[in-house]
Amino acid sequence: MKRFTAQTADPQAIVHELLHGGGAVGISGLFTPEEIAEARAIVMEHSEEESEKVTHFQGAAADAGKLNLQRRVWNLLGKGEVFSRMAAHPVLMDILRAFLGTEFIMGSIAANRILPGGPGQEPHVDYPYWDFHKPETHPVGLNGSFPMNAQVSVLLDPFTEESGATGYVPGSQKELRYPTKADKFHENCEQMTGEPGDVALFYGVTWHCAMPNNADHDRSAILIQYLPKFVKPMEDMPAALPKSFVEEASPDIRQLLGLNYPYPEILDAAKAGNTEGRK
Ligand SMILES: O=C(O)CCC(=O)C(=O)O
Ligand SMILES: [Fe+2]
Repeated sequence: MKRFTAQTADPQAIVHELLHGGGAVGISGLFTPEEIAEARAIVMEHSEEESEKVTHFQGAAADAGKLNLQRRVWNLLGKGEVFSRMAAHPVLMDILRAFLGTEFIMGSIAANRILPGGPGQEPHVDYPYWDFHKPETHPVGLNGSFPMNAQVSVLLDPFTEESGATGYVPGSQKELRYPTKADKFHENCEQMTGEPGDVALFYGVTWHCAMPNNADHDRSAILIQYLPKFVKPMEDMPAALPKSFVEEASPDIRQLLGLNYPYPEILDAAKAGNTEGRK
């Protein structure tokens, strides 16, 4: 994985790496130790109990009866201001504008906490391609040549080979499909390792998954899903947040919540001249 810092994170170089290189980059120096400690404390507080929350790609965990070792905390914007700072970090916003178009949105911001002994996930691709094991449900000819997803993981714990840093197959984003047994994911994968506070940024069509946590410590990350403006987001975030949060949101957060892009609209009721796309 190519690594950048807050100072060297050139959007064009990163876009090139996501589309035509390995599909994932590391960026360090975006968040302070205090921000990471605050985020981690909130995630731990909300995931003390065995999880009853929906979580994804859990084949291995479900088989092994270890679902309680893999926990999600959803709707983080409503759980601490630090998560808005993460989602709208100016360095990330610049890269994502270059990758997904300037009016991109966010589809989800959640934590993935894997406790020691957690078996990890099945190799997969992310929303909106996450059901691409049924390619016939997607448009004919769809491929990964233009991106409809970017994933940011903000690491809250050391992501090492032992603790189950996200595994991925470099270059697999060039061909949009689900990995099969013949692809020997575990033999061919590398891992997105890093320190607390580092970011792993990847194109979600790159085959990837959380790996087993064989360390003696938790392995948590904030997972942020970004989408072009026209993709239906995975979560209905405005509905999940307090009305006051939505009303007081900054311009960047409003954009991320999809509030700048009003469709579907009832055009029969819209006033003449109000519909930007029809100018
Ligand atoms: O936590 C990780 O390492 C990756 C999680 C992931 O890929 C997902 O939940 O879609
Ligand atoms: Fe994923």
